[in-house]
Amino acid sequence: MKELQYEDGLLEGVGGRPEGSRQEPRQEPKQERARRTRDRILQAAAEIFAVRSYPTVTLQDVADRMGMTKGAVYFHYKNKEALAVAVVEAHYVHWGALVTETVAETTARELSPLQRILAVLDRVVDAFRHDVLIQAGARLQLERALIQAELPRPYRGWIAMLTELATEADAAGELREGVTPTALAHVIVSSVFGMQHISDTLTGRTDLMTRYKELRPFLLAGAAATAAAGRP
Ligand code: LUB
Repeated sequence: MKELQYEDGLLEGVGGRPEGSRQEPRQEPKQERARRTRDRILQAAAEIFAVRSYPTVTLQDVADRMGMTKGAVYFHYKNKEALAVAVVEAHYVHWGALVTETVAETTARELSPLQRILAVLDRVVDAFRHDVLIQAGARLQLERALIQAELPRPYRGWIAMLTELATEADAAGELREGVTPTALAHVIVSSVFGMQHISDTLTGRTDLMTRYKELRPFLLAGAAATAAAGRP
């Protein structure tokens, strides 16, 4: 999501005036400033939700992390449920951008559909390892039973997206006889999500790349029509 560029301005506005003071710089419209503040709150919340279980987190924790008052956070998000929903939604927007980007890039490189799937998964695993928003989204969805708000339904979007790519692979003759695109999509989402979850539980994702290197060749081995089909 474009509004959630963590590279830009994580520290902006932190030093200086207290949040909520009236002396806004004239060149920056109020709305723009509010949007940036919301993004920063979302980023701080993601950093917290990524590493702590939902029930232990308070709006005050988010405010403390930003050096803001709780009232200033409350102005943008009424409660931590609203923050959790916003973080999970932002994490899906972020996934969407990552997929669009990878598909565009791999299509330009004329990779086959199965190779494109692998390229997407490489990016997915990298995001689980390094991207706090993705880590927070994954954790919040796992804790969704503890969150008193409606969260987006998990996994369906990914299954649908991978089914589309697998359908292209099928049309290109890359799938082995009897393997359906939906089956392949389910297997991939289950394996990759399960792998990252176990890696997180056992090692805080420090062994994620090792586990992925092991899993990667298995992912398409049973699905590809030929040994060469899924090779990067
Ligand atoms: C993705 C998460 C975290 C699956 O699709 C989802 O709902 C997901 C949270 O539930 O990662 C990525 C294969």
